[in-house]
Amino acid sequence: MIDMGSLPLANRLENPGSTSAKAYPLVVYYCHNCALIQLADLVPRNEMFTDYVYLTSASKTMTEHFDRYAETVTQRLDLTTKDIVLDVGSNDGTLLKAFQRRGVSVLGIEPAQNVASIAKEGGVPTLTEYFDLKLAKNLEKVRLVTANNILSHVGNLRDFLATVAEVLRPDGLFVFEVPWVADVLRNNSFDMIYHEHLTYFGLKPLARTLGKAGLSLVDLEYYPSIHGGTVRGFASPSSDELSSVVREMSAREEREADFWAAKDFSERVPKLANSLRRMLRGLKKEGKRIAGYGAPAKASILLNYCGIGRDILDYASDTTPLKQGKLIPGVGVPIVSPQFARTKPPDYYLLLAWNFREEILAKEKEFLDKGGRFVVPFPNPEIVDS
Ligand code: JHZ
Repeated sequence: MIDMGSLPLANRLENPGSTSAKAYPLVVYYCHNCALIQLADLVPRNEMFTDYVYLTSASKTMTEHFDRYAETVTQRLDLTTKDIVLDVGSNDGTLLKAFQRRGVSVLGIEPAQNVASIAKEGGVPTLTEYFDLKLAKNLEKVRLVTANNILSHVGNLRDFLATVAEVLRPDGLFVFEVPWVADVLRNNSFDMIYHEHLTYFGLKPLARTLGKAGLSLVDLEYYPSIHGGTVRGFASPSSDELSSVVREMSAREEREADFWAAKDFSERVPKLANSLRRMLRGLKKEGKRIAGYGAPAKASILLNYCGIGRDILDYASDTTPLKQGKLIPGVGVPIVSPQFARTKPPDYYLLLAWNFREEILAKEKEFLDKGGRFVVPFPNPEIVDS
């Protein structure tokens, strides 16, 4: 579908002084048989997930989103202290803490040691393991398995979903969130494509893959402002009664995210990258100071693909302590704390964490009121002022 060239691993931040990050091919394929969009060149998972820098709790938006998630799912399944929620890829335990606050027992599975330690220190029981059948055989059966922004990262989906089915009780549910490919295509957000994301889900291939593990996609919720457009799926091991939302969204996907939409996207992406680079170079020529806002995984792809480096960006400011002091791989843009950024504010921030547009523009009201501006890259590069 699109060849992005060879790019560094998005979350493999570099230490100051290191020369150049290793680059890996990033080529996206569209399957004409099942409409699944995926990568074919796999990077060994230990290179990506042993030491992880993304923390769910780094944004208010996600913390609040997962709090509401725990509330609605606790009510939907009528969970009590006797029930256990198993969260796969539990990160720093943000979602599980929200279940704990509602009196539900929890267990996290998180292979990244450093992130799992943060969860454990916060009182969330967590196994530092990959989720597989060997592990599942030693686990109690549960009413709820959750996995948010995990399915796209899984190399062997069939085994993963078979493991979910193995630990689920017949009256249980598998609840998961994935960025919806229809939104990636519509928003032009090619920076969602990185080596960690092996699969870009549409509902049709998703339902099919779940079905092979004996799970039916029975319901969906849609969150247009989470990670640029997220679907929350509800899959059951015992019922196959589809909600009307599943039918409506699948029909919409067929209209909006077919092969031709994917093809148009792949033709728009290089043009968008050029226009963003030209816009930033133009501002630089006018003597403006520019910095990045946020250092998400996406930023590594956006900057490397567009060729935006230290000649354009002075730094990228990010709230995550694990990222501060490191460099965005490939382009070597230094990541600083928001406190540091406040002492050297730019004229323009390139909004690298564009998925938190509302939260960030509200938080940076003072910067905007003083004449500061944001460059928002998607769906098309745009300058935003107060
Ligand atoms: P954020 C993540 O990708 C991780 P990333 C993962 N690979 C995945 O699959 C996708 O999500 C879907 C910072 N920030 O959430 C915090 C500020 O500095 O867009 C984060 O470092 N100030 C599992 O990495 C980054 O921006 C702020 O005010 O692309 C945002 O990262 C806010 C709100 C955030 O995810």
